[in-house]
Amino acid sequence: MEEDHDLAERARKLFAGPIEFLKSAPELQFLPDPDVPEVAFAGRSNVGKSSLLNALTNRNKLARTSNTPGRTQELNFFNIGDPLQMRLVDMPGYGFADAPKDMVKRWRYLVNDFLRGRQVLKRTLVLVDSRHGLKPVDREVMKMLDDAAVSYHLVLTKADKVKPSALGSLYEATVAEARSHPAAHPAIFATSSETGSGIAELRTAILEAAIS
Ligand SMILES: Nc1nc2c(ncn2[C@@H]2O[C@H](COP(=O)(O)OP(=O)(O)O)[C@@H](O)[C@H]2O)c(=O)[nH]1
Ligand SMILES: [Mg+2]
Repeated sequence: MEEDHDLAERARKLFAGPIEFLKSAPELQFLPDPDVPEVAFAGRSNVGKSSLLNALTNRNKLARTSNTPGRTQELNFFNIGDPLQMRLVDMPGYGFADAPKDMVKRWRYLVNDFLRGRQVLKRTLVLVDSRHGLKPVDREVMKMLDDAAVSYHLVLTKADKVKPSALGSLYEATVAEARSHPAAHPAIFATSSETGSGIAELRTAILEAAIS
């Protein structure tokens, strides 16, 4: 218990300290040197990924939040800590309705190559909107992660948008589904960037993944 508390406190301090945008990589050749552990964020467009990054880091504009889905097609890297402790990787959103086919293909290649080849990638967070639950496209991404043997947490977003009872059922259903995916971590998080619920727990899990 003492150790849990220490880790939570370390995570709180780390995410309250120096954090900065490092670079965008539209192609794998532009990735930063793999010199520190990384934790990546994935999810359908509009799932609340930018908002979650901002909530985790207590910053308003670190990651751009917007209502225009599917515009970011790069991997965005954020340096966490000074001295540098780890990086967060904001992956391009997927599953937007009217994306051209070649864009979807490009997303697949970029993300698949990154997931398979990145030695320092410790964990991925797959974000799922609490109002919608897992969709077929999320399951495809989970399969990609299973195949690449990249450990991932499912993270429910926008928890404030659903009734507690509905959130409870969704949580149980998500835990059950995670059991059938080899690379899915059993710990599932329910978060709200609006109210801050679940954010501190997720910070701790990110740090734990980075130092494991
Ligand atoms: N109520 C509520 N709205 C949220 C939350 N997170 C994101 N949103 C809203 O959902 C929309 C998409 O969020 P954004 O972070 O840009 O999603 P992204 O496309 O996944 O980066 C925006 O209008 C946000 O204000 C949340 O936790 N609660
Ligand atoms: Mg975004």
